[in-house]
Amino acid sequence: MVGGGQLARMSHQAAIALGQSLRVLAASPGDPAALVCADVLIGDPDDLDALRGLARGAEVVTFDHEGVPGEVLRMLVADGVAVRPAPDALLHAQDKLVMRRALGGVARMPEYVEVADAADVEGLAARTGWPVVLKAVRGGYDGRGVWMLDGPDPGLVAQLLSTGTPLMAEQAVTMRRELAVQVARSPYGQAAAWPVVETVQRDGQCVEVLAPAPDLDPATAAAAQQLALRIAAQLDVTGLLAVELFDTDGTAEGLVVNELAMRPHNSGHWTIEGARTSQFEQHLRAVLDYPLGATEPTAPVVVMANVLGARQDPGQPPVAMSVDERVHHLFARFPDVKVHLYGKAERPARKVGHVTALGDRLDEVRARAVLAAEWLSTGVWADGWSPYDADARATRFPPFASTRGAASGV
Ligand code: AIR
Repeated sequence: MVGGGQLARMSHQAAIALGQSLRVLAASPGDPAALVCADVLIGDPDDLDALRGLARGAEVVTFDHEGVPGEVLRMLVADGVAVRPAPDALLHAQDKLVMRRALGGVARMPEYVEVADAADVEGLAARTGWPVVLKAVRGGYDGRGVWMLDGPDPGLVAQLLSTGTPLMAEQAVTMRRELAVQVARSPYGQAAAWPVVETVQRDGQCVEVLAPAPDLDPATAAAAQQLALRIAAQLDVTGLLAVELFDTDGTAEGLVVNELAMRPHNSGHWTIEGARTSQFEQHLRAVLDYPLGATEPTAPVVVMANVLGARQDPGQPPVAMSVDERVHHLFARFPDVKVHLYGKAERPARKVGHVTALGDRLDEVRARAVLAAEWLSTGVWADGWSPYDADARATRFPPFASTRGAASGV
């Protein structure tokens, strides 16, 4: 797997159960996957020699990020390496303009222009009105490479273009919410879709995923899955495809495609505990051309919340609480919440982990997931809960009897 981030780390975890193991090409030995994989190469994803080293003896090469130049991948393919997704498919997840041109006939998308100078942005705004969303054509994620413009900003456009950032601009769509749908497709042509989810964004970054998307009309949900399957077939995707969507009016016709990713994706972390087959296992099954796994959810409601690096690191004074202590307290309060920590340094707003909660009622499951994620990131219970309160044990979720106590009659 090219890339040693959290996606590679969680893919490695899934690979172990399949009797496989990942060799990763990581940027540094401290990367999340490099910390846990036995077979690690340190190098740049645009270095052909490094990629050849990665591919040597491997069944297939796949990705944890989109930052591998197509021309380098094509050389690997020419060497006879199975690269999945193939460079021509991956290009649509790497280049936002290529993707928009290719999907013109398949999906609704916001009106957009290629930006060669500030006048192009203003020309779009003359048709669609402000605000306008300016995007780096390549390389942006987690809010990076996206600028919301409320009015003309020729200085910013000129500065970005002068530093070699190719740009596009698009209409800011008025929407009810954001959805995501994930599908897997194998070289054999088998495909599978998970339930459509709602993604909750803050500052351009995903913070929560609600699975399935609450109150989504079944016909709209089916249309979103069909759309993602069509895109996967049309672009000849192998492995996972995540389609980020805007829900503009609740109907199938009102679904607007935002972005694509061809790898495990944050919108699918809930599947580790929340679906019969996780996105990580499914990605491996798909790129290895195994039959795909069942995608049914394991609970009526699943909520994933990201643990983001806090503005002030709680490991330092005045809170001075280690990650270990935070995990300990979290498990004491919420024994059912599942934690995934990526082993990353805690920088503000960086995705350093996630939590997943399962249950029957959205409000209650979501409250637990959000409290847990915020606690891990800040060392503060947002609802003021304290384990030292007299009634804390009674309010702990779920109230459960200790088996030890039951067995001994205590
Ligand atoms: N990633 C890749 N594209 C989008 C995301 N979020 C994951 C990959 C990558 C890691 O984020 O796993 O390796 C990089 O995270 P960071 O915090 O170092 O930028």
